[in-house]
Amino acid sequence: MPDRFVDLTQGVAMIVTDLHGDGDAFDRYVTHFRQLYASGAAQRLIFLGDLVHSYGGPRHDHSLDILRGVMALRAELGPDTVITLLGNHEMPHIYGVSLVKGEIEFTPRFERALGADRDSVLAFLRSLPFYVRTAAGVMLSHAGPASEAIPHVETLRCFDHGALLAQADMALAQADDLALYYEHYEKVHGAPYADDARHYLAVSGPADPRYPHLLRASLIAEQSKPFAVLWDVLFTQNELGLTEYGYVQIVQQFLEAFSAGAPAPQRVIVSGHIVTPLGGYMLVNRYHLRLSSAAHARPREAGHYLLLDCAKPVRAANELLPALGTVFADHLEALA
Ligand SMILES: [Mn+2]
Repeated sequence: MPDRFVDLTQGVAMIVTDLHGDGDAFDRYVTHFRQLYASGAAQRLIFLGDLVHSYGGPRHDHSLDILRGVMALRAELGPDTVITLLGNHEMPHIYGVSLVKGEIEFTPRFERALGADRDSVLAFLRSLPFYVRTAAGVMLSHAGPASEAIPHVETLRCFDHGALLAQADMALAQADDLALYYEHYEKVHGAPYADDARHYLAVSGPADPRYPHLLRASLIAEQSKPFAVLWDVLFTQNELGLTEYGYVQIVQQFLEAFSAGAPAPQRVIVSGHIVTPLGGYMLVNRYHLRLSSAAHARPREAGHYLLLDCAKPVRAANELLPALGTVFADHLEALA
């Protein structure tokens, strides 16, 4: 049974989030981490997810290079030293679900790029934890507090992508009339299945063993309850659309629910996922710090990392501000 929660009781962690295919930012953060690691100033590098999917053109999208880099660094320094949490931009690839935002189709480009790396990259994505809890009382996640998570802590802790995929494979294998499933797909999506499978999942044709995977994806996305929980949790919009009071209630209930079995009561949460319009971080409230390391910072060069001592108790999010740092000092000097 997988455990999607990582509990840390010691060491300093360098936290980086939402690189979204920005290869230059990735190189800067890794270089900086190597210096901190060598000098003993940090023992862990933690990515809060959304390593993949650039908002720009294909030339600027280094998503696959970044994933390869993270996997290599993890192999070099050890799985306890390099930790990556699952983001909402990684999750769709585990299932073959497509992700579209306005005009931007995020997933097809990455599916085409995967090539020979497909199996190793997807196995890595399937292995990723969702949350870090610390003895400092600081919790880390990609998208932050979500009311949808509160009743489903155990579902999330034991989340098994492989079981969901296997159940759907079994349903399709045992279907009396598989053609009905394909017809249903084409009715819902208004396009020939073969064309969609080629476009969204880089499937070569009906002889490709991955040919049914888009069908499997739509089956899971339409009908799996655990999938829906994880999707809602990873795509949550936090305080947007809520009153300040209402959101504080959710954060407190969320932290309390996730404190069961944690190394200490979790009192503060750090997440990425949403743009910080005035720089590279934002105090959402007393209990929630939003971090932007590149793509979600405004401007990008205002991106920050956070150094977190996992053992030293933290009671409020503003206590973390002195531990924010930048790897874009050269840019900032040029701007000054
Ligand atoms: Mn995100």
